[in-house]
Parts: sequence; C-alpha cells; structure tokens
Amino acid sequence: MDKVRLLLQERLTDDNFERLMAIDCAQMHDFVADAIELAGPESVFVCTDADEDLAYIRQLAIDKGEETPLAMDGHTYHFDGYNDQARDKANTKYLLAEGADLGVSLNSTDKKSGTEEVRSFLKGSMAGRQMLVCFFCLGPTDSEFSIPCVQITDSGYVAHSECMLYRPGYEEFKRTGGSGGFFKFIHTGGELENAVSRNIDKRRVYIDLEENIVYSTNTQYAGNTVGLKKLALRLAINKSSQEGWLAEHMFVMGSHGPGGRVTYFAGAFPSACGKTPTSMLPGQTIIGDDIAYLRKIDGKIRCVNVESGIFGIIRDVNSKDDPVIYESLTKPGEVIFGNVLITDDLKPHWLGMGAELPTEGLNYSGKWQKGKIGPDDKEVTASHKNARYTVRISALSNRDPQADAPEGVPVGGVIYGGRDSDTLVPIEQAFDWTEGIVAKGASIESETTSATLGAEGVRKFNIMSNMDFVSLPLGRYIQNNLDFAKDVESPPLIFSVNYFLKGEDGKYLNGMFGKMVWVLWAELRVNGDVEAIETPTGLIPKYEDLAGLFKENLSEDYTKEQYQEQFTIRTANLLAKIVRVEEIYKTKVSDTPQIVFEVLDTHRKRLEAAGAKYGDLISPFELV
Ligand code: SPV
Ligand code: MN
Repeated sequence: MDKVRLLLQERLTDDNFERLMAIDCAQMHDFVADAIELAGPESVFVCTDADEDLAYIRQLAIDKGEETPLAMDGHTYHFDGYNDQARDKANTKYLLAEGADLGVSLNSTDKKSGTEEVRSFLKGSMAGRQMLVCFFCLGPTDSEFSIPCVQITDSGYVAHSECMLYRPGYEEFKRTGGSGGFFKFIHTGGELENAVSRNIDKRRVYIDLEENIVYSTNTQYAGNTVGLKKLALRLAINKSSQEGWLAEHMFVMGSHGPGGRVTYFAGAFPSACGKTPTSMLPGQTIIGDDIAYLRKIDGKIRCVNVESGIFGIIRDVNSKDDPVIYESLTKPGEVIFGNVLITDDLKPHWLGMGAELPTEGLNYSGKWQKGKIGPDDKEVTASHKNARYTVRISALSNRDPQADAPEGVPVGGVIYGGRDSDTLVPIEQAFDWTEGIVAKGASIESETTSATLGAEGVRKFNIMSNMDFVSLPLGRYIQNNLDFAKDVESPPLIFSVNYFLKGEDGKYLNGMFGKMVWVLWAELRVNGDVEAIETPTGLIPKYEDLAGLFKENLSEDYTKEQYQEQFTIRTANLLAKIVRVEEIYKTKVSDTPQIVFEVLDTHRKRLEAAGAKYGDLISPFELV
C-alpha cells in the first residue's frame, strides 16, 4: 500500500476512509493526506452529498458556537471578528514561481516563501479539532461548465455556508475522478477567541495557480474563506484563459419582456453596487447573483450560475425595496445572518430593514448599545454595513426555471455597472462588442464600498468589476474578452448602467426601481423592439420609451426634466474619465491590446467634436 493510502487509513475512521477512497483521484488523496499531516486534526469528517451529512455540518457550526439558532425555525446567526468584516485585499496574493509575472496591478508574492509562510500558519492549526473534507461543484453538475472542488476547513460555518451556496460535488467527483481538473481549498480559522479568529495579523489568502490550490488562514469572513466563492473565481479565470471561455463577476437573470418573452442578461458590477438587487428585480427571474461562467456552445454564448445560493448584503433589504429577499429572510427556512444585530428575543436586525432599530443587543463588537465606540474609535453601527445573509436560490419565489440547466442559458445582453456619481448616464448601449468590452467593461471606475477593508467612496479603476479577482495580466484578460465573441454570429449587446448618478444637490437621481426600467429597455433593444439615440459613446433610450416603461411597470410619471437631467451627456467628465483610464493602461498594464487605445481615442474625438458643437453638457433632446 502506498504511503498516502496508509496515512489516510490510519487517520480516518473506516467509514470516512471508504468515502474518500470511493473517489478515484490520487491527486485529491494526496491533497487531503498532506493537509492532515500539516494541520494535525484530531479527527476527519468526509462529507458526501447525503442529507444527513449536510445536517451534521449545520449542527456542527452550532455546536462549535460559530452559529447560533435564532427564534425563527432554520435561521442562525454568525459573527466575524471586529476586524474581519470584509475581503482583505492587501493579504490576498498570488504565489508566483520564479519568472512568472502577472503585472504590477495584481498583488503577488514569491511562491516559495509565501507557501512556507502560509503553511507555517496551517501547521498544527487543527489540533484538537475536526477537519471537514467537503466536495462541491462549481456550475451545474454533469455539465460542460462543471468544475469539481474539494474544500478542507476546520470551520463548521464555512462548510455550512458552502452547503448552501454551491451544488453538492461528492457524486460529481466520484463520477469524473476530477479528470477535467479540479480545485483545492484549505482553510483554518486559526486560534479562536469567543469563536472568532484571533490572529488577524496572520490572515492570509494565498493563491497557487499552478497547483490550483488556495490557502486561507486566520479569518472567517466568507469572502476570505469560502473557497468556492472568490478564491475559486481567481483559479477559474486562469483555467478559462487556457481553455477559451470566461469566468466573470456577474449575475445572471431573466428579463421578462412583452408576450412572455424571457431574455437573459449577465451583469458585472463591483461589490455592493446593486448586483444582487438587479438579479432580484420584481417581476424578473433570478439565475444567480455573483459569479457566472460563459462558454460558446454551438456558436452561441451561454452562461451558468457558478453558485446555488446568495451571500448578499443585508443592508437596506426591506419589504419595499427588496421584497423577494425580504420575504425569504422573514419566513422559516435555512438562513444564515452574518454580522447583524441580535436582540434578547433572538431576532435579527439590520440597517435599512424598514423598522426602527433597537438601541441595544449583541453584534460583531460584542454587547452593543447605541452610540458604542469601537476599538478603532469609530461609532459601531447596529449591524455592519457589509453584514450579509446566506440563502439558497431554491428557496426564492423568483428562481428562474432554467437556474440549474446543465447547458446554461443564452446570453442576450451583458451589463457593466459601477458606482459613479457624476459621469455616466443611467444606461447606454455600446455600438458593438469590441467597444463594449473596451469602453464599458474595461473602463469601469467605481467608488469603493464596505465590501472590502479600507476607505469608502474613493473612485477606483475596476476592470469588468473583476479587478479583485483577475489572475492574468490585464491585457490578456481584455484580449480574452474581445476574442470570446469573434466567431459568434450575433454576440450579446453590451450595456453600461449607473444607478448612482447624483444631482447638484448631492441626491441620487434615481429611485430604487429605476434599474428595472433600464434592464427592461435593454431587453427591448436586444430584441430589436425600440430605437435609440446615438451619443458620442453609444446608444441611449428615447424619452417616450422610458416614459412608457416607467408608467407600465412602476406606475410612475417619468418627466422630460428627469430624463434630461439623467441622460445629459457630461462631455468634460467623460473626457476626464478617458484620460484616467488611458493613464492606467499606459502605465500599469504592460500588455494592453492596441485596440484599447484606439477605441478610447475614437471616443475622445467624438466627444470633443460633440462638445465643440453643443457645449460641455449635451441634452439628449439635442441629439435626437
Ligand atoms: C463581493 O464582495 O463581491 C461579494 C461578497 O460577493 S464576497 O466576495 O464573498 O466578500
Ligand atoms: Mn461579489
């Protein structure tokens, strides 16, 4: 018997050993054996797809104190540490072998020393604990899109979250033996104090693209720990680049047009910029809210939701603005509430929930009362701004019937969003795929939010809203996007949207559901039902079409004044944006495709010409 098999046999109970051996994949066995030797757990649980195993994981999270049941049946809450409330970009790094280069925009470290460092944090980390070995599948199972994964963790909460957020993968792994490639994740919360990670200074997320392994240590926040989420996205971007498909930070939703028609959209927005609310718009159907894989199948672009659940921002979820999610959070069923406020009656409360907040309770800072000042000298809000909920999509009333289709859904349109208070109009269609990829996706700038650690409200370049997850030199990533539609007969239309445009008084120009009208307009465009107005940078809606959509869907009178303010072309701001984006491609991206500069330059010339003719601010009525 070989060494690995012997070790596994020795350290696992017969039952667990058999479960592991039922998967014919030596590489996976090596990974598990190495993890056991390194982390030194007291016991190992191998999780299959069986309901009892999922129930075991859920109960474990509770028994370990990582989750606590709430009053409502099936609901639990979880707290991350005070300083562990968001993705840690600074300590998330690619492990680069000598000679490898991802460019200056990506955070990386030397592979040898980085691996040694993170392995030193893993060493002995599971002493006295149970190691969980779980199997999941990215994308629907038994499909061209499927990528099986193995997740090792000592956290019941992480494993439980994954059980809700991903399709089970034990049977998939058994079927394929991981033959098409698979991903490996190892996580430890490290030393715990009051059930939260204590050594935040040793928080690391290190990504090894050659081995398809991600290490995560001394953290619990799901964005840093749930391997299949953003850790896998980084591995998938690299794999997709080698295989000619795309892995994107995108929702997928069905937009319901006239006569029962459904048109599918995939949309990339930076974190906390309206991606989940767009995928959950009333009257529309959801496939997924965060990560999509896109492939060409029979000459058409199709996509799937990589996940099967939502890890969404809970702030401002209320019965008025987010009725479907609100309903699923307020009825019995499996929900994990993360970093919200809990009162003695075991009820969750959060910012913007549409009710007055209690003045005391328990939150991620411990015992809380209104006005409490945290260790960072800042006032602690009742719930964290990045507080989250975890639900299964199967529990949602607006789940699209195609949500788990192995062949995915056809992509009618691609939408790029961002948080921009003063430059882009609410929606604009790109002239074609190339201009869309360059001037919409690859030119996204967005004001930062609480989804990552650090200052909020700073305008940052965010290529395809995927900047935090791209694992390739940026020029190659753009080229992959450009090439993807080359041999596609009618590529999806590309749109930019901006829900965050503000007026001179600093107030948002759009209500919560304006986004519904923009998406429905895009649906009409994809199907050739309405005309559009040409601007220097794309195509915008006609007033009449929007007024009709507002009336029909929101019973709102959309005035000409509103339209004019929202759809004014802000020439100077658009030109300034081009200069900023060009500067990044000139100085920070050494492999920028020439076409990027050409498209940006064309836009500049058109904007300058229009500015010379009409002035800095161009009313859409002047362009008709
Ligand atoms: C995001 O921040 O984009 C999220 C949540 O979807 S997570 O990446 O898990 O932090
Ligand atoms: Mn996301």
